[in-house]
Amino acid sequence: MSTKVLLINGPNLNLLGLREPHIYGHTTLKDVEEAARKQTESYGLTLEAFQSNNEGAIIDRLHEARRKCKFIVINPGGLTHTSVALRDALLGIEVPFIEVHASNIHAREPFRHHSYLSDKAVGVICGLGVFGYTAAFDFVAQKLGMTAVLK
Ligand code: CA2
Repeated sequence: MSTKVLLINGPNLNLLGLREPHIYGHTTLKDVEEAARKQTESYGLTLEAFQSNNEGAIIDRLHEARRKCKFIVINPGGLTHTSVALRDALLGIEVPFIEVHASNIHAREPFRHHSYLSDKAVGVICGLGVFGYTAAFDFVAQKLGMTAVLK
C-alpha cells in the first residue's frame, strides 16, 4: 500500500498568488498543490491535499488522516494564532506534522508571533515563500526513508 502524506492549507490560503503578492508571492495554491504532488510522487509518496476556510472542516479532515497518513504539512493560516482546537486535533491524531508559513510571521505584527502549534511540530518553516512547502516535503521524504524514484 502507498504511503500517504497530507497537505493542509487553512483559511484564506485559497487566495495565495491572487492577492497581496508583496507578502505571499505570485504562486497560486493550485501551483503549490501540483508541485507538491509531483515532488511527493517522485519520492514514491501519495499526496492528499486539502484547503478550507472552515476550522471544523480542517479538524474533520485531520481526524480522517489518523492512522492513514504518515506525515502532515500544514499551513494553518490565521488559525495558527488562535486555535486551541486545531492544536488539540493535531495532538489527538498522533501524526507528525511540519508547520509552514510563506511569510516570516516573526517579522510581522506581534499577534502573528505566537503559534498554538509550533511547540508540537516536528519543525517550523517560515519566511521562505512557497519554497517552504518544497523544503517541508523533502524533509518528510527523508524522514520516511524514501529515495527519489527515477523514471
Ligand atoms: O505566512 C503564512 O503563510 C500565513 O500562515 C498566512 C496567513 C496568516 O494569517 C498567517 O499569519 C501567516 C494568511 C492566509 C493568507 O491570506 C492571504 C490573503 C491574501 C492573499 C493571499 C493570502
